[in-house]
Amino acid sequence: MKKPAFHNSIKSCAACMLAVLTLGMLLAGCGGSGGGAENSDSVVVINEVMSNNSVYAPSDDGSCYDWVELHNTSDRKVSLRGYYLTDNENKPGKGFLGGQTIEAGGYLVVYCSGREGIDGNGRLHVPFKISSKGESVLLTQDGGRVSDRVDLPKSPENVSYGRNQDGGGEWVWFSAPTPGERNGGSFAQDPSSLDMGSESGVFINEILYDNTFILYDSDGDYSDWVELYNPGDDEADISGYILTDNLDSGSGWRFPSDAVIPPDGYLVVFCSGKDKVTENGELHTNFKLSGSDPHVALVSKSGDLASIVALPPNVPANVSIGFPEGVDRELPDSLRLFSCPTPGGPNNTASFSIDRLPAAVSDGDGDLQKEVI
Ligand SMILES: [Ca+2]
Ligand SMILES: [Ca+2]
Repeated sequence: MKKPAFHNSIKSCAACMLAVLTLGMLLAGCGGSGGGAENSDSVVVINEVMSNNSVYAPSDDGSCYDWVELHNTSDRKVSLRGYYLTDNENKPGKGFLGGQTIEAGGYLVVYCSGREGIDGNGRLHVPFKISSKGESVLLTQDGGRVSDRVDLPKSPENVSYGRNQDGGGEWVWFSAPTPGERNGGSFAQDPSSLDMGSESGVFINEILYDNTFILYDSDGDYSDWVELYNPGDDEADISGYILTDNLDSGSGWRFPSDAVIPPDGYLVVFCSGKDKVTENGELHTNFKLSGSDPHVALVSKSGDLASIVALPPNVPANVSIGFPEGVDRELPDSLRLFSCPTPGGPNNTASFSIDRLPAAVSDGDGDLQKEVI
């Protein structure tokens, strides 16, 4: 007589468990608040880390801090409510990530700056730094459970340690870090064998910041453009280089991992604000140019200033600024105005001194246009 009762209690218990599980699944499915975001640890991983950084992902104050890139491997938006980053297993709650979400398949870059909270650019900071001599970084949850961890070896400057396949793969060293983007480009198991590209000698050769009919992009727009020139005998790898119109702002656009310039070759980059690389390889920066910009600068992968050109204001539309072919760029007056711009080719058309700009401007833009053109 007791046997059926026992079975009944098992069934009843199983029914309870099923109800609890179902309720749990429903709650998980609802995801609580956060615009449909789900709370999950298994789908979020540490994807890339930089612990010795002087050039990548500048913060709101222009400083380039250590950072950790998290990646959501799922096809659903994920909430990081209850999650933390830490560099100390015994203090799992050092860096609060709550309030952050990651889009499906997306990335979140967290600055390990020693600061805390959201900065002026809307980026999250956590109150610890990562030692370039080697340290562990852990993604933890409430209660100290470790969701993911990476044990960083000693890091050379301006390389990152990341997964060679997003969300999985092996941990390797990348010569061109990709904060907030898919991991890619050249990598190696041993950082000393990374190809960092010797200083390429590539420089900014010509700039047109007010383009209305000289060259249009694949969308048919007359975007601003910058021409780079590789004077070397070898192909120049400029992957990971940054082009910016304001070195002090901390902003800039990074060249993709396959960007190269042939020997004695030219590369035109559209400063269109479109921030994309088209299927035919056309490059578009995330900023536009104007005569009020202080300069255009090219920063190498190792963080060195490769080239900088101060922008004179009030240059007439469709007149470019550049260096005549073969000129010694250190000489005074080497930067000139060209009324016949040459995007993608040598600057071998007639040029005019920039010194003529202020005097001409005082007579009005129309006179300047007439004088230069
Ligand atoms: Ca990345
Ligand atoms: Ca040219």
